[in-house]
Amino acid sequence: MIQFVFLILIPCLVIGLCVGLIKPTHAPGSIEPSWRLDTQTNYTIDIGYWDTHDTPQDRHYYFNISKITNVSPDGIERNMTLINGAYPGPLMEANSGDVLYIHVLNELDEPTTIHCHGLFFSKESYNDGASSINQCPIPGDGGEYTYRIHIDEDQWGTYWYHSHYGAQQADGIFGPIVIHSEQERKILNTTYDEDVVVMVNDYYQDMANVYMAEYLGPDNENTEPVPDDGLIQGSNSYEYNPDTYVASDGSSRNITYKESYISDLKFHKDKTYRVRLINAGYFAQLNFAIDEHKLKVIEADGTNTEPLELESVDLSVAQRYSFILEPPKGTLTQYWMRARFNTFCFNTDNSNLNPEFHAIVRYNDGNTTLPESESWPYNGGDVRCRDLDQSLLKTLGSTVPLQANGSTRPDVSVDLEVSFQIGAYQLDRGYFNDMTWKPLVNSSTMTELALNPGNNSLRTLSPKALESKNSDQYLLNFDQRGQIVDLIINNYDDGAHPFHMHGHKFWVLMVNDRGYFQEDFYDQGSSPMNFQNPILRDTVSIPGFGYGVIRFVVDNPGVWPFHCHIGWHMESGLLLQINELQDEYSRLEFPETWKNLCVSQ
Ligand SMILES: *[C@@H]1O[C@H](CO)[C@@H](O)[C@H](O)[C@H]1NC(C)=O
Ligand SMILES: *[C@@H]1O[C@H](CO)[C@@H](O)[C@H](O)[C@H]1NC(C)=O
Ligand SMILES: *[C@@H]1O[C@H](CO)[C@@H](O)[C@H](O)[C@H]1NC(C)=O
Ligand SMILES: *[C@@H]1O[C@H](CO)[C@@H](O)[C@H](O)[C@H]1NC(C)=O
Ligand SMILES: *[C@@H]1O[C@H](CO)[C@@H](O)[C@H](O)[C@H]1NC(C)=O
Ligand SMILES: *[C@@H]1O[C@H](CO)[C@@H](O)[C@H](O)[C@H]1NC(C)=O
Ligand SMILES: *[C@@H]1O[C@H](CO)[C@@H](O)[C@H](O)[C@H]1NC(C)=O
Ligand SMILES: *[C@@H]1O[C@H](CO)[C@@H](O)[C@H](O)[C@H]1NC(C)=O
Ligand SMILES: *[C@@H]1O[C@H](CO)[C@@H](O)[C@H](O)[C@H]1NC(C)=O
Ligand SMILES: [Cu+2]
Repeated sequence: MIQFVFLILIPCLVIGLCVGLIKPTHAPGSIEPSWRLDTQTNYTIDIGYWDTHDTPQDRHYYFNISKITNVSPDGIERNMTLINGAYPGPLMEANSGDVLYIHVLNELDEPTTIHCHGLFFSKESYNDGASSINQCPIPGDGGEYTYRIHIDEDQWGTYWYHSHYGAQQADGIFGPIVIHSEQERKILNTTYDEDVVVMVNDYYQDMANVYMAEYLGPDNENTEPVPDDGLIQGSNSYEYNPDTYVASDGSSRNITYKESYISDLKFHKDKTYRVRLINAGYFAQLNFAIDEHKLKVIEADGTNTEPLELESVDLSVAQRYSFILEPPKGTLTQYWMRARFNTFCFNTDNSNLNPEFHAIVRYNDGNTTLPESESWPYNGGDVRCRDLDQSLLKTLGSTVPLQANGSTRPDVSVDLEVSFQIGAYQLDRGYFNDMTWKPLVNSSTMTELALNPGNNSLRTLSPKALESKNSDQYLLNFDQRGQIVDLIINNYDDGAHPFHMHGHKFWVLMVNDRGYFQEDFYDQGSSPMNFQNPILRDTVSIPGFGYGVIRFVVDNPGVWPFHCHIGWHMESGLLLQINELQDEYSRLEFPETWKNLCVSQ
């Protein structure tokens, strides 16, 4: 079996013969199965409409979440949990200043939530969507809840949403969000004719719980399940071989294979495109490129950047980049879009997986020929699990907060040690310092802290301490508006972790793939830290045995999870909570529908 995989992969990676192995593309005019979202239509944006509808308004989206049986995004049939019966999830759009309403109907037989990744939720932390932290989840069998999210005037760019309950994201509950803004158009100083969302994700061919049970079980030393496949726009054509295929639960499962296809993305040669790339995966970092096209990066996680020209871009799960697609030099009319997993980020092999997968950039609608374009040189991935060098990204139009006297030091600095440790019953769990997270049962951190501030088991208000460590909830408490906080994240694990902070973006002052942070890095001159225009984003990968320093300002009342965005790692406890301005958020008026979610558990 191993040999078989080698026979395919070696010529594929080295000589680029993958092309010969690629199966059907989407034939124009063919009928879509009802569970497939038409991404060509839904992920292409009518910018004319959004340019002229800038006055603040309400935007309503209706999500009916249910289990759909026998769907096959890449050919292998399975069940999924889907929004409005389609995969992947629909695009949500709004302008800065709008109010987004997400009306959720939960027809699953288990609870769910929706988290809008990267939004600030000003004065609405309770609508962040993190289960057991910002809310009790929406019950199954017909439970309903409406998220109301006011989008800040100074928030725009590319985001995404996903279930923040258990491993549901991996089973299909996710989709893109685009926030348009007049202000962004001014900052960018570049024009484009069309906006296209490209969503790429790793993919498991069975329900995530099947893999989770083994991952969290005894004697598994943080060996994450390696994806079976990768999708672009929710689609791929998997090379299924019944003789070599290894089923997720050890072969008792009978596989049904349906014809599938790789995505065709239609473009026009005389137009300029802004591509909004999202890594909506559960685990895998990937490298993304389009043959013979340079990518001019202009946005990272909703922050505009100085233009950065790249042949390919690496991105961790949950990260987004916008780039202007520069027209190709050649005369071909179709080109491969390539995504490759960095297999050095995997702890084991999955013989089912082909780590390079494709879509087609097609300039002549109606032609079904496969591309003959050549890949940019690719070194097969760095021999380490390393993300894009963050120091290449420079924020446009915003600078790092410093002390009034110009000092680069923060008001508060917190050391976080990241590790995986084997505890009771031989179970391996993710730790921040000495704490591993377990979700509260029948309650949420916000419910406890906001509605019962003087009498809860999570935090005592007198004396006020920076850290609270109760009931498996690790809180960092910040009570002073305007404080500058640095988190110094030391990764003692061999794997890279893409950390995400809710409710904020943070400045990535430095990331280093070896060594230790030194206090004197704050002193200007010899400093490897950037205090001018480092990138301001919501997800950053800290390499194995490396470290990073990120900065944010205490200005958004709420409870904000800070966690590794690898779904397996979050479920194994690599999560803490920033409890920010509790006095202020406790005075908010919490909706009765929100309070009722905890009562109805
Ligand atoms: C596609 O996206 C728009 C948002 O631009 C949304 O309103 C619409 O309902 C979506 N269509 C489908 C079929 O989901
Ligand atoms: C899908 O769901 C159906 C109905 O609940 C069940 O009978 C079937 O075994 C499931 N299939 C898989 C592959 O889990
Ligand atoms: C929700 O979606 C499921 C599956 O598509 C469908 O059977 C059900 O009727 C929908 N419910 C409502 C209220 O639209
Ligand atoms: C805007 O772009 C034009 C053309 O690329 C350039 O000449 C000009 O300096 C830019 N303006 C600013 C404010 O960056
Ligand atoms: C798989 O298919 C075979 C042959 O149809 C059948 O005997 C067996 O029970 C099936 N196994 C499962 C787990 O459904
Ligand atoms: C499709 O594109 C190929 C390559 O550019 C070209 O040789 C062929 O003539 C085209 N076919 C049609 C039907 O346009
Ligand atoms: C600058 O201000 C900070 C905070 O007020 C203070 O801790 C620090 O000592 C000051 N540094 C200098 C050089 O004055
Ligand atoms: C949570 O609520 C359920 C349903 O009301 C109840 O059965 C269960 O005992 C509760 N668990 C805890 C730990 O309170
Ligand atoms: C604190 O909470 C416990 C358990 O809910 C309750 O029994 C007790 O009366 C409360 N104490 C005060 C002072 O509210
Ligand atoms: Cu992680």
